[in-house]
Amino acid sequence: MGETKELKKKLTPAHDCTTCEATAQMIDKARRDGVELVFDRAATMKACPIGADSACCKHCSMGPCRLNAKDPYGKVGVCGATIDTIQARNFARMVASGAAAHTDHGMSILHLFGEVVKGHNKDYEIKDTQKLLQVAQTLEIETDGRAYQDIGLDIYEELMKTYTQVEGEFPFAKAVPEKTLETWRKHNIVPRGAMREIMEIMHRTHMGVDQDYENIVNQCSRTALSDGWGGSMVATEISDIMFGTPRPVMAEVNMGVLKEDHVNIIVHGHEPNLFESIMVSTSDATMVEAAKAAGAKGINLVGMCCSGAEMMSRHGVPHAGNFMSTEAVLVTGAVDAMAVDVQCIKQGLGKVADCYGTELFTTNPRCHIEGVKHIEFDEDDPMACTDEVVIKAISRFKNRKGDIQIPKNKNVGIHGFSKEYIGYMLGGSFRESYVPLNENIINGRIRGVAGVVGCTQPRTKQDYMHVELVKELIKNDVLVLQTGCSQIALAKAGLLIPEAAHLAGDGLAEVCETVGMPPILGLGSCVDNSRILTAASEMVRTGGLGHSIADLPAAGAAPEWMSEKAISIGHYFVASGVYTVFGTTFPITEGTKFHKHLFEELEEMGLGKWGFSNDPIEMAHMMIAHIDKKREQLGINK
Ligand code: CUV
Ligand code: SF4
Repeated sequence: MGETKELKKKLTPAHDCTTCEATAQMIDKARRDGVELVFDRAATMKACPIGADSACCKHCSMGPCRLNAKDPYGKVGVCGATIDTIQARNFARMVASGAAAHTDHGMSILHLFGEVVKGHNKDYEIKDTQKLLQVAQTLEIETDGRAYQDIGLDIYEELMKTYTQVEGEFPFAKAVPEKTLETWRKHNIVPRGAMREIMEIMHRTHMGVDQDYENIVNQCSRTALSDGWGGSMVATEISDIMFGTPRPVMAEVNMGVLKEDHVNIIVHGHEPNLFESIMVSTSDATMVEAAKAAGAKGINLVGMCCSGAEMMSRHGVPHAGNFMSTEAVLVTGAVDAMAVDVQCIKQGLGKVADCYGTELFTTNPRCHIEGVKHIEFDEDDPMACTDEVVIKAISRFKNRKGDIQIPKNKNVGIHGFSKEYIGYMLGGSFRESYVPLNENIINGRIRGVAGVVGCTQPRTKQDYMHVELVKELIKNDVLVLQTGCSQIALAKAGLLIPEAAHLAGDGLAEVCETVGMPPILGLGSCVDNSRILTAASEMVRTGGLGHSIADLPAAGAAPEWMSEKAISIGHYFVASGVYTVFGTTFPITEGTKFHKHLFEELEEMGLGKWGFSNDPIEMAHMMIAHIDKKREQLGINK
């Protein structure tokens, strides 16, 4: 009893945890039900202050060593490592882990593509031949008079080098604007192959190897670039070829997409193949019949997190919420099954699913959770897994116990703005062209472009910074591109619609109204951040805005980031030439040489640089000031 009171005292009121009304409702319900969620665990688990400053090292057993962030140069580790070495090594390992996640994801998709073009796998196919030809051209693969299958085989073999190549420049170096590539060559940061780069980071950050923070950061850049222009870009391009390049599609978001009288199935994770296959299972006539026989009106398939964002952008599949809502959605009691694959899958889901009788399944050999049932997804027999998930969901529907409470919140928005479609939309009918976009930037109607991306997390109020930051940016005529959990935050705020132009400045509003587009464009999942890179390259190639990505009036932000993947993404944007601002927290000790290197010196080297702010309005104006500085340098500031 005393203990419960103690716990209650520490809990943060639901509306201070999140600005998402549906999630707040479920936080309150969970508390009434005595179920603990991520928000409550965050309140009782104070972040370690030394770790938060990245001032500790446990790379060998002479330590772990803790330095004092208030007096960073007052002490060194047992081996003599300085604060700069320790921070750079910690940062590098975050980059390595994040890049590994995207790389492993991309390599899986590419492997599947290989099986398809070799004729070994008949469950998937080449769906978008246009995209196939376009990727072949980028890679300088001959297309004239050749069968799609053969071209595909060459693409497969060439792109495999993204991962396995040991020497030389990686394949998508061919997609990089010439001057940006020159800068990379000058600093020796053109990736060879992702596996080599990640291995080298792990080696160099071992005790007693690389102890020069600048040299470590160089390898961070090379590794992060092998994610952005490598692992992630391959995942995006190959998924487009196999599943179709997104074009705008209406989709519903938030927990109101759950239907009390339907069998509700959520897929949460990152790889599109599981989701594509479960779509086939849930629309199968015998499954729908079985659901009806169990008393349901039908089967309702819904996404969450990144694979959800990808499927929403590609097919208009409804989306139930971002990372901070994955446990909360189970509190509705309406989720009959949740199937997860990899990344951002909280172990806490297991307990919450148990409490509400949701069938939770892991499906990927890389991601088991103790106590959670595993049904392995095999690409050579995908329906075996996805059919079983659906059958389990139907039987849970039949045996639903306990009350069901689905928040009514639901918003409709437009998603699926691929780099190709942006060119098509602005270029006018039948032509794809970035000329009108560049013209509108040069004439000042559009001040610049911002990518706002990344996670939500419990150390800050869910969705708040995303929404306020993006509103401030469009108000100042900055066109916003979005991916991942950030895109879902804005979609839930009802702003991914053309009518949001009334919140935009006059110039941006005019462009949006003429074209009929929203001022905020949703691109998809985290690996689809590569679409921002290819769009930026297109802007450079089109002309009038300088010669490298670093010249563009553009900036990026991840205001509520939490994952190591976000650090890899942030750093590949920085290495590509983009000023990138993070919020909530940053793993660094201020006033150190390492800090100065990331936040200032990288820009002097011709790359981008890092920034940090905890206030969304300040963050917006840091980005706008940078955009204006670039406009000034281009001589296009009015
Ligand atoms: Ni890959 S990495 S919380 S699901 S955006 Fe969402 Fe996105 Fe961050 Fe994870
Ligand atoms: Fe300490 Fe150096 Fe070992 Fe790190 S590598 S734990 S700083 S002795």
